[in-house]
Amino acid sequence: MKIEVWQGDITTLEVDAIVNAANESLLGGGGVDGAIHRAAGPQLLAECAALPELRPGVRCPTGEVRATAAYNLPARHVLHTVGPVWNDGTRAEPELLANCYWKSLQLAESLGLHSIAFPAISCGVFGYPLHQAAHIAATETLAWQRSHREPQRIILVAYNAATFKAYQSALAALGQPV
Ligand code: AR6
Repeated sequence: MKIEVWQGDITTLEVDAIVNAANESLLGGGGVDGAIHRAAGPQLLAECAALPELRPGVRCPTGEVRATAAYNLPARHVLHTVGPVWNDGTRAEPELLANCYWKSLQLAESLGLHSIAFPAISCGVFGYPLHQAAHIAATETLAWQRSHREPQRIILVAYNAATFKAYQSALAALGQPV
């Protein structure tokens, strides 16, 4: 078993779940969030808007995850998680980012899913340094795969070549053969 690394558009993947790098409102945005909502169609926004607010404007706190259907996407489910905004690394950013990966995998397992694809959570608008984020993504997904049966297929999706390389070197440094 290996963590897969794939370069391309996450909205094209036929997997049980794609993960969305959302914000706490779950009402859409730019980046991968915008791409997922465009490809899924307006029903996705309607389902997100109907999720309960924990506080005004907060349907999913940072580091947590919520599941919806995937509508017009080829995936079956969307797991919406909210990565931390990078500040200076002392505001629990690493723990919060690790939670995004681990809790998404827990939710996927509880839904009985076999395959899941992650974008580079927090690495765009939220400004997380790429190599530090890749190390966390690799650490959490490898630790999960080494201790759980499902989801058996875990894909780290890189939208560009720099992210692809960062994932490959992070996985290699943690002992996954390239
Ligand atoms: N497929 C795969 N990866 C993508 C795609 C795509 N179609 N599009 C972008 N990426 P970002 P964040 C990569 O900014 O940093 C939104 O407005 C992108 O290159 O989407 O967690 C939300 O609503 C980058 O590597 O997410 C939030 O407000 C990675 O996805 C905020 O942005 C994440 O970049 C979240 O910021």
